[in-house]
Amino acid sequence: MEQSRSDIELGRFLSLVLRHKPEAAGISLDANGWADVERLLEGVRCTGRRIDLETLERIVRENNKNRYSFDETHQKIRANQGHSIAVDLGLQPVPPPPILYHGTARRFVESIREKGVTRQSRQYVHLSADVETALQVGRRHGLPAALPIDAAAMARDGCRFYRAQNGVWLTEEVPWRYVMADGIVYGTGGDTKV
Ligand code: HQG
Repeated sequence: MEQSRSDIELGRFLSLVLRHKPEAAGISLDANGWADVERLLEGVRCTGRRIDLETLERIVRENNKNRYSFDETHQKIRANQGHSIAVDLGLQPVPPPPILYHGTARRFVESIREKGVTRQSRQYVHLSADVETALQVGRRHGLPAALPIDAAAMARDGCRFYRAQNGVWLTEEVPWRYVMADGIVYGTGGDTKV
């Protein structure tokens, strides 16, 4: 279902609060990334935004990337992935599919060739199970490229992979030698940055 503009704006603000900057709503997260739902609602209202439990539940349910989860009691909420602050999501390493894709902008590929895919501000490098999803992630930064990653070789060499609750694959970093350079897919769209 199409989300309303105000739900989209609230969702963006929730991403900021639950992944990067809880103090923007005057709250803190526990070690596992959970926020208290009542405090979160109060904190978000204190910023001048209108939100109640029903709205929050709708945003969680309708979010296009399934970004947030409640605990069983619905007293706590957290982001499923994408954090820049240190939280322990309690994810267990799982064997990856043989090939995963990292979506990026074309203009970052040279630097990735030198330094590998690194976490930047986030806790993990994010990988997708299919090319199209990776191209969409890449489009957020400009003209996209999808880098096929030899996840089987990485796993064999002892790298750990995790799968977030919403299906995004996570790993610490991807050295360039695991990028299957012959298979890079250069997509179109995104903004005009090259
Ligand atoms: C790039 C979205 C130069 C990296 C998505 C990426 C994802 C390098 C950018 C999630 C580099 C970081 C994460 C290097 C990495 N030199 N650039 N050595 N290594 N980069 O936003 O993966 O909508 O932190 O390729 O769907 O784009 O927020 O990471 O382009 O799952 O829920 O540095 O965010 O989910 O950008 O996106 P980001 P990302 P949400």
